[in-house]
Amino acid sequence: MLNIVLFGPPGAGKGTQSQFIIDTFGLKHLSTGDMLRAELASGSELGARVRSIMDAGQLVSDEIVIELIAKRLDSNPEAAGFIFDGFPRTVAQAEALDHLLTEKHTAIGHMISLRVPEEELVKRLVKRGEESGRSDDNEETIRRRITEYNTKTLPVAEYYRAQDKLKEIEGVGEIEEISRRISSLLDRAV
Ligand code: B4P
Repeated sequence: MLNIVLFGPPGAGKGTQSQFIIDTFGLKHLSTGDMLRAELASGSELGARVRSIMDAGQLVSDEIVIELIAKRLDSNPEAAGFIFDGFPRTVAQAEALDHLLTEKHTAIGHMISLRVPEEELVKRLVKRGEESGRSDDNEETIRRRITEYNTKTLPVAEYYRAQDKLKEIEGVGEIEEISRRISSLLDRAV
């Protein structure tokens, strides 16, 4: 099984590059951001609970996202592997993921971390907000999401570095060029 964590700040290109990895390596995509937005759109009780947290640019509780991931792992027993997009975002989530994968006799193979400077992130997400109307893609909330990332999520990279699984990639440039960088890294690794 090939299990990859795609990591980086908001707007680094995680969702964008996940699509390329799914198409190329046939992995199952697990995006906690997409799962949470589906809960918002469905009008579920969970969606109602997380709406104000997401709109404020804060992280949803570890308990909620770990539960979402655990359910998806259980409902995809035939998957050739998973790409985790936007998860784990805290060290507690990373520890929970290791535990869930160990129960399934597998593990994370690589964390691919996309490096992008803050002003480029803000530019990308403001543009996406204008095009999509996504409510957390406005400059004030984007900057709060980046602060959340720097304080709560960055330590997750060190967690995987300590396991010798962290691979850093330059995330600025043409989308296809970044996909090629990821591809050559994974070709060497698998
Ligand atoms: P996510 O949905 O994960 O959103 P994100 O960090 O903004 O990244 P996304 O994947 O959407 O953007 P991408 O970089 O692909 O999270 C949203 C919220 O959900 C969080 O703030 C939090 O509240 C909650 N949440 C989710 N997971 C959680 C967890 N595990 N724990 C707690 N809370 C959680 O792309 C951004 C834009 O850049 C796109 O428009 C794209 O077209 C563009 N782009 C991509 N690559 C580019 C390139 N090379 N050049 C130019 N533009 C590019």
